[in-house]
Amino acid sequence: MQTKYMSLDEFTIQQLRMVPGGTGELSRLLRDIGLASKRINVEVNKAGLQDILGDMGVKNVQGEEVKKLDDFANNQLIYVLKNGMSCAGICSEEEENIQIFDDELSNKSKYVVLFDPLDGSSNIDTNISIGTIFSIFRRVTELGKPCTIEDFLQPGSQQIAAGYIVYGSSTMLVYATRLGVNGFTLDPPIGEYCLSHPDIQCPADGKIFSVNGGYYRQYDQGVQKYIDLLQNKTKADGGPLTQRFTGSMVADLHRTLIKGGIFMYPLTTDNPKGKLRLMYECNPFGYITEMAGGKAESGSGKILDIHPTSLHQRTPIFIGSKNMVEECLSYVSS
Ligand code: P6P
Repeated sequence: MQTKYMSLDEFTIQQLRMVPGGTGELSRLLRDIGLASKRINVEVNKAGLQDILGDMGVKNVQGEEVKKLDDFANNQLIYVLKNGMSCAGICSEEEENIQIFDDELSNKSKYVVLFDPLDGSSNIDTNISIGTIFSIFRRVTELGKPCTIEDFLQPGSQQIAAGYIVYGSSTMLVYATRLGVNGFTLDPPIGEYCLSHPDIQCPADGKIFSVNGGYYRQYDQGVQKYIDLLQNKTKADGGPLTQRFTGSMVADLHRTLIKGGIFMYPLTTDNPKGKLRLMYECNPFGYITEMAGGKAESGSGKILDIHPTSLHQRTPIFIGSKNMVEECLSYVSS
């Protein structure tokens, strides 16, 4: 009997059959991430009903206030990945250094995972959609031994998979591999992610641009000129466009992926290296968007070509519909 909606597990095993020599380790890893996200989802959905909103009263390595839900999400992902058998170690936005899972099973794992456990957490108290972002690399060091920093500091083009969970009007898990980008909606009665958005393609054009207009004066001239162009498009040249910016990258980029458009977080005078982190924000979304036919650029090259030098380094980003990003680059490229 063919059920209408294939579950995440059924889908990853179907994909496994398409990959010669596949071991099922990536399927198990995605299941582990899905499990952690379901537990996070429960807390996110009832955050207003218990003392899990608000700040922890501590700052993370980024110097940002750690929200109680940030801490819960971070601990859930570490717990599930450490106790699984498909991850040798992690890098988290909330942790200064990598965490090496130095046990016999984990040391044999061929993957490492980088994640932002709860991105957009400044929006938690106002109930705006937030999300978890993850990036998966195959290790470059010898299996059987503990993973090292070299396993993590790889260019985004080397990702084996990347994805996100958006805790919104529904809870969705979207992930990409070289076989494509697919979206799964959580079906609460059965507690499974079910295939709802097969083979996601990012439209080549869009009518929405997403940038924090409040920083306009901090952007360089090329970015200001491009924003001016977007704001002044008329029906004669494909306008008028809409501006949407939620302050939650996962929500803004999920919309951009599905509906098309462009999302920008350029350099600012306050953030001269950019604000968004390369390894667990821009790389995963860059991989997902490019696998869906879109583009992800830093303004001085492709996001996925950046050779990282540190876990928490930042980058400017221009990402979304291929044609819009290409038009953008004619104004902002350095
Ligand atoms: P700003 C959230 O803190 C985040 O990292 C992204 O999710 C979001 O796109 C961006 O920062 C918002 O930054 O400076 O506009 O508040």
